[in-house]
Amino acid sequence: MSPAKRLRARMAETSLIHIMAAHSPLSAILAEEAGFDGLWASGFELSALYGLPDMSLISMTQHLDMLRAIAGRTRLPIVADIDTGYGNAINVIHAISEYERAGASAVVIEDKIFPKVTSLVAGGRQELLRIEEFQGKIKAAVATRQDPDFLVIARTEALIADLGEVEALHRAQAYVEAGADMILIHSRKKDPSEIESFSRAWTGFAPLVIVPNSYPDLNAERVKTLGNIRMMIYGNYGIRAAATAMQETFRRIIADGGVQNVHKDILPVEEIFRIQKMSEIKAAEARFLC
Ligand code: SPV
Ligand code: MG
Repeated sequence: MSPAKRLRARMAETSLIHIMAAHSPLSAILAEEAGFDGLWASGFELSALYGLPDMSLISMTQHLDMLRAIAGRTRLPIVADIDTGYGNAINVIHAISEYERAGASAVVIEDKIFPKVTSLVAGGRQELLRIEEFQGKIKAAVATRQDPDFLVIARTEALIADLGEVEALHRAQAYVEAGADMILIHSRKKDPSEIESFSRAWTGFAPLVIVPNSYPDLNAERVKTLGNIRMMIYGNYGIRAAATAMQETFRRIIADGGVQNVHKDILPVEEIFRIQKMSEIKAAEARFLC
């Protein structure tokens, strides 16, 4: 069964799937061990990993390289964040074939103009594409996929661009008509009111995807009562968790003048060996090194 088929099957089975952001194979392995249903190859996380803002600065090749490295180390299906699709519908054709070949099970394409500006930043310059042009991108993605189970998820940034719910609903409907399998609706409000209102108003055929980065109170229990959200993407929690741990540990080492205190509060190196599958290497050494 292809990972894309497994992703669809899991969605049918549980009604709401949990997708964790990954910015590296290590973060992907930890997400798999924790029990997530899939991985989000997040543009924000990879940009932050490079110490850059999420503004179309990371190239498709950089993102694909990381996605391949992640796909090589986990069995979880990967939902690829391809931002605006790297250009127009022709760029989308190229991107879809590359991402599918790299091991993605789904893509999310957003209706912003390239180069995009990260969604949650205060005062961000948020410009949206004409609806017809974005429909062309969706059609191109659908026409290019080889695996019919590969999901094409259309993301509307209408609420992020302060265009209101009517425009968001109109765009979402137009994207479903163009062939999108699901709609990702995003908001930068600090409470879930916009998302809950959109979800209640949405009568379209395609299920919804949300990324509760800005409105963490919208947990799985609340989401289930809405009834039409099938995927939750934990969009920047991997890199924030990693940065929290590194910031605290690094500061303590400087303050303490050594590693004598932090030593006991971080994973022992044996745990890293386990994640690296050192035991398999040792077994291979015993078998093959003469
Ligand atoms: C990402 O993780 O790259 C996202 C989610 O697209 S957000 O940064 O909230 O826009
Ligand atoms: Mg993104």
